[in-house]
Amino acid sequence: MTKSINAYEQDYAQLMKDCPTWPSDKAAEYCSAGLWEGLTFSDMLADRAARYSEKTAVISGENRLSYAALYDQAGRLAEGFLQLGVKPTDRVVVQMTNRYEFFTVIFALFRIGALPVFALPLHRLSEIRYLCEFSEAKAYVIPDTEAGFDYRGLAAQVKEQVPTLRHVLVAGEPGAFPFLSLEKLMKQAGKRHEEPYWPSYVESGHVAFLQLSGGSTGLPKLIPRTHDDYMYSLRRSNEICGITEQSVYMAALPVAHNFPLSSPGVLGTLYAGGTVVLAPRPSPDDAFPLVAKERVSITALVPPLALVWLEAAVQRRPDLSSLQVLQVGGAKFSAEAASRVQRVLGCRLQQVYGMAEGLVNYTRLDDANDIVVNTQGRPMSDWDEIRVVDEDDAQVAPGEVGELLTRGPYTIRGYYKAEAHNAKAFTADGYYRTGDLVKVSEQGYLVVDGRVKDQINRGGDKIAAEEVENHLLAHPAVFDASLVAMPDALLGERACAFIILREGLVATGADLKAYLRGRGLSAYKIPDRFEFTDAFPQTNVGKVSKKALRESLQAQMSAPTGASQ
Ligand code: OOB
Repeated sequence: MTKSINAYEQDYAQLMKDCPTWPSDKAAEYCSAGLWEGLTFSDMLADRAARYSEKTAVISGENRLSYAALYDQAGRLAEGFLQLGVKPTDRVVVQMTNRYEFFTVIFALFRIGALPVFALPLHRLSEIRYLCEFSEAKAYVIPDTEAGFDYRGLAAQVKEQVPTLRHVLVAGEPGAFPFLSLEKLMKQAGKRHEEPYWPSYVESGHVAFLQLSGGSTGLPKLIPRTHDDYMYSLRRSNEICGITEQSVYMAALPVAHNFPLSSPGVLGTLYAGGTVVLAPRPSPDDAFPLVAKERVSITALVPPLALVWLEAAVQRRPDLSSLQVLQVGGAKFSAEAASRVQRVLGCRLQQVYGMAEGLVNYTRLDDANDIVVNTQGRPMSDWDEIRVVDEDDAQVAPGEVGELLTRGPYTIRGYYKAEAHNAKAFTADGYYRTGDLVKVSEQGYLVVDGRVKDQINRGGDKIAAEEVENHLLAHPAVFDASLVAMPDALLGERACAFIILREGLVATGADLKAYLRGRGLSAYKIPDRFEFTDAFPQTNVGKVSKKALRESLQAQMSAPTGASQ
C-alpha cells in the first residue's frame, strides 16, 4: 500500500509545481536569517507532547485533551488515514466546527503529509463540491450535526456528485449514513503508529495545507501555506501578542479561519504550550461563562461580535477578569467601538488586519491608545515588504491612500493551480495585490480605507461578488446581475444584488433567494437585498459601474420612502 519514500518525491514535485513558492534566493535568505526554522507541524506537536505531556492542550465541552493525548490520537488517526489509502500529498477537505477533533484530524494529516483543505462550517453544497472537485480530495471530514444542521446529509450529496471522493469521515455519530467515524478509524489503526514505524516524507518546506481565500473572482482560490512559513507567522505572532505556556486562548470564531487559526490563534497557542478553549458559539451566552470558567486570557472576534459583546457586557457585568487581550479583525473596526473596549471589557484591545494569503498587521500591546483605536496595526515582521500604489502601480506619496501590495516570509507567491489568475494577483516581482486601499502613517501603521477588489466584507465573512453573480445569472429570468456592498450598522456591510430581468419574465427577491439556496450556496452569500432595474450605469470604458450602483443604493436607503425587500 505505501510506496517507498522516493516514490513520493514525484508526488511532491507535482504538488510544488501546482503551488508557486518563493524564489530560491529568498528562501535561502529566510532560512539563514532563522525565520524558517525547519520544523514541520508534526515535529512541533511531537516536541510539545514530550515537553508538556499531561498539560491540557485543548478544551472542548466535556473533553479535555492533554498534549500527550492529542499527539497519540493524531498518530492513530494518521495510521487510520494511511490504511484508508490517504497518502502524502493527497488532499482532504476538513469542514469542522469548533470541536477537538479538528486538531486530531489536522495533525494526523500533517503527520502523513496529506493536505487539509480548510472549509468553513457555513459552507454548503456549492462550496464543498467545488473544494472537493478542485482539490481532487480523497476524503472529506465533517462533524455529525451542529447547531441543528446535519453535515452527514450534505456529505451524502457531495459524495454522490464527486466521484473522486472516496471517504467521508465523521466526528461523532455516522448514524444511518455509510460513513466511518473518526473514533472507529482510530480504533482500527491500533498501535502501528508508534515510532520507528513512521517513515518521514514530510519536509518543512512542503506545503502543509490549503487555506481558502476570501476571493473576488468567480471561484474561490486555494492558498498553499508551507510548514516553514506558517510556523514563522505563529512564532512571530506569539512574540507580539505575548502568548506563553500560561496563555489560555479561546477560539470563538470558526477555528479553521486564518485569524483564530494562526494570529496567533489556536496553533500559536499550541506552539507555545498554552491551552486552547473551543467555544461552540461566539455569543455572550456561550462565551462569557467559558471565559470565567477556564480563565481565558485572550480571544479574537470580528467587529460585529465585538459590538455584541460590548453591549452585553454593559448589561450583564460578566466576570471577564482573566481576559487580558481582545483581538478584533477580519473587517474594519470603528474607532468609536474600539475606544470602548478597555473601559467596558476591562482588557487591552488589539486590532488585527490580516489575510489568509499571509501578511498580518497588529497594533502592539504597548502602543498608545490613539494608535490602538485608530489604526489597523503594522506588519508583524521587519521582513514584510509593503508598497502602497496607485492604479498604475506607482508608489503614492507617504500618507496617501493606495492599494497595498506585499511580499515576505509568510506571504504566498501564488494560489494553488491558478496560473492565469496568479499573473494578475501578483506583481512580476512577487508582491501580492491585496485589493485593499490603505494609508500608512509616519510611524508605519496602516489604516484600511476601502478596497478595489470586487468583494463584500459582511462582518468578516467575505463574499466574492462574481461568484454570487454567476449563480444569479444561471436563473432563467435573470438577464444581468451585479452585487454590491451596502453599509450596515452592525455588520459593516451587507450585500445588495441589482438585477435586470429578461423581458417578459418575472422573479422576486424571495424567488431568487430561494433559488440560490437551492443551488447550495451558503447563507451568508445570499444577498440581503434585491433591486430590480432596467439598465446598469456604466463606466467610461463600458463596464458596470459598481460605484454608481452603490451610490444609487445609498440615495435610496437615505430617502424616506426607500423600498426594500
Ligand atoms: C482575515 O483574512 P481573510 O483572508 O478572511 O480576509 C482578508 C481581507 C483583507 O484583505 C481585508 O480586506 C479584510 O479581510 N480585513 C480587514 C481587516 N482584517 C481583514 N479590513 C479592515 N480591517 C481589518 N482589521 O480576515 C484575517 C486573517 C488573519 C488575521 C486577521 C484577519
